[in-house]
Amino acid sequence: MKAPISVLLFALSALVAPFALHAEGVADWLAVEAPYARAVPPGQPNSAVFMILENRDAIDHALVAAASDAAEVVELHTHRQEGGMMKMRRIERIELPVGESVTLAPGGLHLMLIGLHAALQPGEWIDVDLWFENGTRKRLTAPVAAFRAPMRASGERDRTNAHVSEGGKDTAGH
Ligand SMILES: [Cu+2]
Repeated sequence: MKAPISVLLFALSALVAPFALHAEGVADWLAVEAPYARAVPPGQPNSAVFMILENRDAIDHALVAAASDAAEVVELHTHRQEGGMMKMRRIERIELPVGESVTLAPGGLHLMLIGLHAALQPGEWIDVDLWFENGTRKRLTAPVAAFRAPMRASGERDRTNAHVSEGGKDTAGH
């Protein structure tokens, strides 16, 4: 009973593939710019991935999950000011408003790599899968690079500094 059904499903999926691809396949509405994972030395359990996500679709989207071959778990994180300190917090989703670019950068939104399988060394590459609310997904390959400031000149500086000063806690705690 099982085999014929799977064969049928296979044939069916071949027929509907072009449509399925559009409905819940690759997130071709998304442009990813400048992705990178922060290099960390051996023994560090966690790191983070940064990038710019541009929604080129005609409707709003949201990033709802992520995964990577480099870590056990990948969480969506942001930084929030709490009691005068910047703290990382897990969030359920990252909104991607239509026509906008959302920056994941040190001191702000990021993908948290938790439980690294190995040290992340500059020059290496890791795979990162992104899942979106509408069922589309995107796989990207991000280079591992040393910490670097976001590309924006002025407004980001304060938040970047806040993250740097938080570095020790970042390492010990989270
Ligand atoms: Cu984090």
